Amino acid sequence: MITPRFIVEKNQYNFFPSNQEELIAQLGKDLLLKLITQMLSIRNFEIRAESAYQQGKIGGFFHSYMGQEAIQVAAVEALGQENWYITSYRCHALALLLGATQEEVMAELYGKATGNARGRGGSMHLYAKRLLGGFGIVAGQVPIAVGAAFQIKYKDIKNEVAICFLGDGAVAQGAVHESLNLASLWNLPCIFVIENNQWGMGTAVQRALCFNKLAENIAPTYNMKGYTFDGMDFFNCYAGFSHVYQEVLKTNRPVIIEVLTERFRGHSISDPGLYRTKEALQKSMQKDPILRMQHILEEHHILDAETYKKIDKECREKTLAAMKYADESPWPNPLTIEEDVFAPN
Ligand SMILES: Cc1ncc(C[n+]2csc(CCOP(=O)(O)OP(=O)(O)O)c2C)c(N)n1
Repeated sequence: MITPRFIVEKNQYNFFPSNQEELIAQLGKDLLLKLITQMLSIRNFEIRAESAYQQGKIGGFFHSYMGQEAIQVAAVEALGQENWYITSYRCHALALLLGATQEEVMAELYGKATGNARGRGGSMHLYAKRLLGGFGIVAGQVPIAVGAAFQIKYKDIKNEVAICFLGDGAVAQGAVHESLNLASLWNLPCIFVIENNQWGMGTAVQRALCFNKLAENIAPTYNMKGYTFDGMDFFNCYAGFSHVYQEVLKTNRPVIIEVLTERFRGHSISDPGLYRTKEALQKSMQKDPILRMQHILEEHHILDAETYKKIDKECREKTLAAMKYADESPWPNPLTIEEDVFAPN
């Protein structure tokens, strides 16, 4: 077990200020129900896909987004679909939120020809119209986000930004710092979102980085604005992303965000997570962003226990149908192996 050199308590962060009551009134019942359904849909997808992996239906890498759902649900709702998105290998949720169907994502995990990348990419390489990919190389997506932001500026496209999700473990990579420098130097409309789930595989963030409060500390160096959001609180994330989006559109300057979150599973499915105690994991799971939102919506009489159960059941059935689709889909034809290697002329 590691002994952290320093631990920053959550109350030492300057979180983006948000007003939950105002947001509930602003978003309204229908949208709030849609949003909790999206979170439950991702959760169900991850749980069932995990069981399919254990049954040997899925092979290769598999990184669950369980625990972090509030972040990307809030980001996509706040920014909308018409921006360039990019993320790490932990990419199931973002693909689903940006229009990939559960069927095509599940089939990709199963390695089937009907998959999102025709069975060639697997869990780490998912795409959608505005999703430039999940990336297996830690920090590999960050320069690409800067490229996307550059073309928005170069072609003078209005009302568009590039938004890049990366983990805390990626922050030590040189590519991140080169990207931040260029984005700031060239005034690019790019939002960098560090999802700090406190672990890079089995390495605690405080053993990998010589500083804490990542956005607060990085932002001044790169002459950017920096914000911190509570990733277990959908409302804080939504308020924060909405604000940052408008700010970037207005200033055409990049912004860096740290979102404090919890990873409910091991780094990947093959990680037994022996580096953290059962008690620590239980404590982090008590902050479940879905249960928190359920509780808030129930308090406001927007949701009741029965409706929640019904939504959860519908999400489960949707995922089970996607698994059936993936199971019954054909394998890729080995004769097509050389296809899609190079872009067509
Ligand atoms: C360049 C590179 N170095 C190392 C690895 C191995 N690796 C895969 S994931 C990972 C940890 C990254 O953690 P973090 O960025 O915090 O993201 P999280 O998994 O927590 O979402 C490492 C070191 C890699 N894939 N690419």
